[in-house]
Amino acid sequence: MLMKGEERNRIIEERIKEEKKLIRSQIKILVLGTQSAGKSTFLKSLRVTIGGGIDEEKKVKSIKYIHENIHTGITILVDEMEILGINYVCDNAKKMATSRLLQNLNGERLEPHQFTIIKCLWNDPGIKECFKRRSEFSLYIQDTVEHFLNNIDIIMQNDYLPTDEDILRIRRPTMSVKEYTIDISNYNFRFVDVGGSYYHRMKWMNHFDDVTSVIFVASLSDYDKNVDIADIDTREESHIVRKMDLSVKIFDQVISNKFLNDSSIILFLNKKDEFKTKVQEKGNLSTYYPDYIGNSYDVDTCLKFIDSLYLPNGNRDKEIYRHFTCAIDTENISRIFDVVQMTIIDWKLRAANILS
Ligand SMILES: Nc1nc2c(ncn2[C@@H]2O[C@H](COP(=O)(O)OP(=O)(O)OP(=O)(O)O)[C@@H](O)[C@H]2O)c(=O)[nH]1
Ligand SMILES: [Mg+2]
Repeated sequence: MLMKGEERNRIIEERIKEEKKLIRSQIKILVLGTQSAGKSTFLKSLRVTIGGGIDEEKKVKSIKYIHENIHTGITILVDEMEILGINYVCDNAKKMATSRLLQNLNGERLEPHQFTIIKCLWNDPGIKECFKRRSEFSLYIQDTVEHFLNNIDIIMQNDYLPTDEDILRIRRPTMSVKEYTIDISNYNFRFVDVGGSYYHRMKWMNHFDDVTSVIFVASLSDYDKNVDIADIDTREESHIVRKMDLSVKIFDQVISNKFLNDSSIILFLNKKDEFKTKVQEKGNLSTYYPDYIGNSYDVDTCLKFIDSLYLPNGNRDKEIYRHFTCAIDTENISRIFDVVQMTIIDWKLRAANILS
């Protein structure tokens, strides 16, 4: 009996030793997903909520990206007005649309007269109608440009300082691998943020070693968007696929990748705010997915349908931890990450046989 007690103490001590070693060790989290799904925004949100926030200097430096987003957005709208054959309602806006002054973003920021042109264009009901029809565009426009265009009066002020929301709404594709580390509950979490384009996806494999968890970010609002994977995924000349189908396909590949067998997989079905607005306004899920036979204006049943594309029959062979997220909503991310961090730590301990 005495031996049994000693043996038990020895095992407990060994576990404590192991755990201490682990606590000092790093937890690597690879953040994957297609272009524009919200990977970097999720990490920015974490920085705002648990990483001490984004300092003023960084915010000021980000103003040029907001200007760039506005300029790209309005230029696409002007082009699509012509492509879709939509008329300007105001003569002034029609004149402004052809202005050479709009064409170039010289320097890092928009000039005051360029802001005036953009304001006049955005106020035109024809342009607003065009933006509503963005799922028909041949050019890809970011949904978040609407936020910046609606706030243009504030943004054009000389003393403008972006809010946290402005920072979270900036679109800047990740062109090189970015790492973000933060200590949480005595663990050092190392997030690896990669680009989601085909070119970058080809390099994901380089980061598959020692991954504790993969967070796969998928955009719910991609169900009515197309992407041209011409010449890259298929080597065919032009190949248009639904963005959501591409994301599901890549998710399949990730969860069945043997190098990630020992990693936990967390799925973020992101942009639930955009999804909700779209479903409630357009009720168009069945237009793109005829298999959907439920009420097209009911957000919950539409969500369940998308969920089933990623997780048929509720799950895959491997357990997937799934959350509906809104990466620009810091409260939502903070709440969800409370749960996610426990999942990740449990997984790490289980992998080390500390939890049975
Ligand atoms: N409305 C809304 N916008 C979001 C959400 N998540 C991300 N965005 C916006 O979507 C755009 C793309 O987000 P990113 O975080 O840059 O996407 P990414 O996955 O890092 O894209 P790549 O780096 O190109 O692979 C940004 O303008 C974000 O502000 C969300 O939950 N809701
Ligand atoms: Mg990114």
